[in-house]
Amino acid sequence: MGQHPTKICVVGIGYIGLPTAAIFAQTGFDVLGYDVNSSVVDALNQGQITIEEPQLGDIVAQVVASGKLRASTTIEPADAFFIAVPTPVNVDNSADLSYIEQACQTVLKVLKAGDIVVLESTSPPGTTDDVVVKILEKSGLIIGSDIFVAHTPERVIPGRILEELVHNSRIIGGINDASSQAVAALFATFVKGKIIETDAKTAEMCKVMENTYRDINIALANEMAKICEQMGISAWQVREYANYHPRVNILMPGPGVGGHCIAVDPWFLVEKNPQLAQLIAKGRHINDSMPSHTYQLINKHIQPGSTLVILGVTFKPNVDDMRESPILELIEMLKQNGYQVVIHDPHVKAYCNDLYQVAQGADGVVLAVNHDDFNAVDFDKLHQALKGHVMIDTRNMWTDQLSGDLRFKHIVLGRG
Ligand code: SAJ
Repeated sequence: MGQHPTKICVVGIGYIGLPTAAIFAQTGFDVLGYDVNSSVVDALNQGQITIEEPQLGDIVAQVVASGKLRASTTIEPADAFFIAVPTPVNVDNSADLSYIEQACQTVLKVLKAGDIVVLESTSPPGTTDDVVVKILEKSGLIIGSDIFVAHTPERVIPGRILEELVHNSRIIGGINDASSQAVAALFATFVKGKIIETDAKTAEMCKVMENTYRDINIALANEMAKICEQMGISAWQVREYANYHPRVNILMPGPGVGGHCIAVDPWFLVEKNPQLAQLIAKGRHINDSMPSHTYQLINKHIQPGSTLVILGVTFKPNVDDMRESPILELIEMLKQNGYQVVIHDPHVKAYCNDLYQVAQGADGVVLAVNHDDFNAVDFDKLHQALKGHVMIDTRNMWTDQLSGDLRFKHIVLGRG
């Protein structure tokens, strides 16, 4: 390995790349954020961020002001490259690796002996060896001794990204030991969690399995909700009481699983192992059925043609991220079936309106996302604004507040 790395380039300054860039800059590295999107680059160079994430705005403003972080649409030589681009799935659920390929081609232009290349994007097991290394080999440099390559899956959760970047354990999957060691040393500059060195394919599989594990457990909660509805009992009570068992932790049912990770990554295993990945595929299908299940629940209680207020459109609570949000699919279904839909979401600029004005004259409310803000709804004001008073609560958020309140018809997903 060459000198200690001092300059870092993060390829893709989105939800993961930007916090990663910011934290390396805060640690003292000179960091360039490369992105093909010039509006993201321009915003960053002004010290502004284009996503909502606690603490991130302050740190970015600081490191941009101190000159430690800047952004460009032109790649530059660096000592270490971190690739943090999306890995979506195509309509047939096969992995779309084109962003990773493009990013590697970009890095290839400035690659020199001694450099480190880290793939952060969640990828089907085998991608580091079969895609990243293959492209970097075109440099003529010897991968593993001239160039160090590893996959270090990102496991931070939106809403707590900065805290988790530092405190989570970190798996470093090198294509050889020298690569793992070089990359581990970089992360050791700020990671306080355990740093584990392994091979690239194992690291890739760990990440995909973590999200698959969560997906399947949410699917179990969703299946339980459907069964409890049928049986006339509350899945929420079952969940609460069963979770008193020291070795049980049933997750929350809901209107679907969204985001760019949990709803996507399990397909990487299904695509490569269609015969073996039976439970994984089933879990995906169960979670994908939830927008339609929620639609049917709504349809049972409110006629098409009615106006509904949808509370929350993001893929999960307390973030502004709408990627793969199951609520968008639900809204589409409602519209197609003749419902009028108005949306309120305090986290999304376009829908950050006055709830009580938006609700004026509507026939019902669908609580779609469990944003904390919705705990503070003023039911007297809402009652006044609404014409009809059906409240479809997909997250069991209002059970305490609305219990015994005869002004509303409170319907809960998962409660028969
Ligand atoms: N959800 C439920 N019920 C639950 C928990 C979640 O329906 O009990 C839904 C959410 O509403 C959301 C989806 O699941 O639509 C995913 O949300 P999440 O909060 O579980 O996870 P993400 O997608 O924000 O982040 C996950 C995390 N992975 C795991 O918890 C195993 C995170 O650590 C990863 O870094 C991230 O994926 C990623 O980037 O892969």
